[in-house]
Amino acid sequence: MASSIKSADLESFQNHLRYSDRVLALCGAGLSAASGLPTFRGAGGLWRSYDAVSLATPEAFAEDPGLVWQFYSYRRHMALQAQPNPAHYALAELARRKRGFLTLSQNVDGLSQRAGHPASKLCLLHGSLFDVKCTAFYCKHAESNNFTDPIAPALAIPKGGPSPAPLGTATSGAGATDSLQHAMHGAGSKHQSGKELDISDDRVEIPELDTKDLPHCPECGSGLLRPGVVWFGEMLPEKIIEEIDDFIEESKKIDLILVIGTSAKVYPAAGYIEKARAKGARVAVINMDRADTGRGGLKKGDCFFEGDAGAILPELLK
Ligand code: BV8
Repeated sequence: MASSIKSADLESFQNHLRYSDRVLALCGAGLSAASGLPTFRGAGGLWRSYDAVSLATPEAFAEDPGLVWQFYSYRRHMALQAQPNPAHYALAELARRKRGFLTLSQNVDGLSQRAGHPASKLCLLHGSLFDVKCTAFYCKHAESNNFTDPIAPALAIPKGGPSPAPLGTATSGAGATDSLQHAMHGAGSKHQSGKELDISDDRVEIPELDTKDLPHCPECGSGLLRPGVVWFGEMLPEKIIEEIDDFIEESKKIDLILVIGTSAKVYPAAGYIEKARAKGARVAVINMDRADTGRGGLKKGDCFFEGDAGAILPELLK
């Protein structure tokens, strides 16, 4: 895709980057958009008729762990089907190249890790779809569960026939898969092994799952496992916060913060833009939407590069 970046801005930015010793990168869902993963606010951001944010809370999990697990199992599945895009690779390469560098990622999809981003320079502010932890108060078990898909048989993406049945088709309510088939093809249809149903499609009935069908802790044997992500209303991991604060404090000056593919609306993540600015950082925003430049917008000396991160970041970070 031809670059839409004005050469003067590009040259000034690349010069600044070249001579920057201390660089931060704050990343959001827009970094993974080119890999086909929906952003929170974009069209795909509303998972079925739910707003993704309303499912990313401890309260939602307490109320309906089956629904929340299907949301996260679907996102694990999508993330495993996706591939890192050129922006993930370009950022990983910059992290390798620059000694004083730290990526603050809000993304939980694992794509930066799969693009070879050095783990020592990647702070996962909001955890990972591929971590799980036990909810039993007496058990602290937590583990990385990277590639089990589905994480429990009942969470498999159902298979169905060629296309969803028209809206309002009665369902039998028999077994989960059966009712799904009925939802897809009308009562009495035979289960066809076909392709995966698009479980994010409102027309596909979500099976009611019993808690016993959900993932349980292998350590204590009884605690229900939950996704190892940070939900709204939960504190970010202390160790991560300390690591970032140490990086900022140790820096006499922060030369640059890259703000890549984020609406910068979620705190405390978005607050790092101002913290970097307070240490002298120039802010470079890479976003499809000129309106998304963080609280307070752009200041003198900042730059904005409009476009798909997957297309323009590799050129910017050359
Ligand atoms: C906290 C993991 C202290 C889960 C996520 C009331 C009670 C409690 C807390 C609060 C409260 N009110 C406010 C808060 C604070 C709250 C918050 O900030 N709320 C917001 C909604 C105002 N924060 C918290 O709760 C945090 N914890 O504060 O603890 C505390 C504790 C108790 C009580 C009080 C305080 C925890 C927040 C973490 C939530 N977990 N993720 C999961 O993923 O399911 S957040 C999740 O949403 C993401 O991680 C990310 O952070 C955020 C989505 O943001 P983006 O990634 O930016 O995505 P978005 O879709 O918004 O934007 C995409 C951008 O990309 C757009 O700009 C678009 O233009 C651009 N784009 C699109 N395509 C492209 C592109 N750019 C480039 N190229 C493209 N191709």
